[in-house]
Amino acid sequence: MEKEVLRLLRDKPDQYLSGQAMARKLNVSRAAVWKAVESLRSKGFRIASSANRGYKLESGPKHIEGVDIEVGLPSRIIGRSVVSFDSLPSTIDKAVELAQEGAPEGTVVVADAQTGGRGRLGRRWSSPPGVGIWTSIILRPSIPPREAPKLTLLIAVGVARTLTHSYGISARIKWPNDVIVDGKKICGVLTELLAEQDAVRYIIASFGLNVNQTRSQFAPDILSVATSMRIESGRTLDRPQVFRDILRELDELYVNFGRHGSGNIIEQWREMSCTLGKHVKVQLRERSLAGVARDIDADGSLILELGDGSRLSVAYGDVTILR
Ligand code: BT5
Repeated sequence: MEKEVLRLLRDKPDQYLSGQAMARKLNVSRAAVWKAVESLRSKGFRIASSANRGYKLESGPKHIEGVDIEVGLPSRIIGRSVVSFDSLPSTIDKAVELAQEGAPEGTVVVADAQTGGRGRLGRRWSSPPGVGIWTSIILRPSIPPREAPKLTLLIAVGVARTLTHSYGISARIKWPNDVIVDGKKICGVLTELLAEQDAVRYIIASFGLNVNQTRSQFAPDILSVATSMRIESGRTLDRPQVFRDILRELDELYVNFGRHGSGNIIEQWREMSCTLGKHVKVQLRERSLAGVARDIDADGSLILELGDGSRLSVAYGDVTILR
């Protein structure tokens, strides 16, 4: 009901809508409309009411609230359902739990803060409250498990495109999972999957995006490698709006991926990459390789040209750009 009432209020910005008219439209009682309005208010929506004119939406919450994100999206898949939490150990674990319970594809889990945010290989991801977008998306694509890294590319492309085109922050992608601005990480992407007999059961595609941190809000060890949208643009941004813009972009990329495959994503990834053509060092689990990053292949692996001219494709690793 909340969602329906919010949709009606959003459809008529700057206008009062009578409780009676809304009740009639939604085929519920006026008391039910009133209850939904109260519940929206408790979530941070400012809704004016006037005895004879009804209700008017004045503003949405400053924090990220599931229903606020959902109603603002025309999503076909990603963002159909958005569940928000004040704090979670990690949005990944919650998304896995929901996926196991059969949550539909495109369900988005988001938390204002994470107490155990993680990166790859057990590294920590700093996720303080009020400043970032820490989120995981449940996907169920019909692809073999080896193609799962393509979704990391898709998320990175979607975030980098939104920052560049909607916020004027010129973001590049560092293989495999970093969105970078001027050499500093603004967003990290992580995908985990559950596969059975050569088929993906679900993929949890996550990203952490630094939105409103100032320099002094970053811990000293992260400050040298990290940046935020606020630092880069010089203004405080509306997190719900940023999140909607990114989800809209991701939905479009994902629908396109389902229909036409990953060609388009790989092409956009190449255009936005800051890795290709560079001399790099790739740290694998037990050894490291140095060479020139020549390309990525159809599965999203990095093609590295070694000193002797031979080429090697690398599926995972940490890249340092040398020159
Ligand atoms: C990543 O790992 O970049 C993937 C990060 C994924 C985070 C999201 S948030 C929602 C979801 N829930 C989770 O628990 N995780 C996902 P990796 O490439 O391993 O990078 C980790 C490294 O980035 C750390 O060792 C730090 O050096 C650095 N780092 C940590 N927090 C950061 C931050 N907020 N901004 C920039 N860099 C950070």
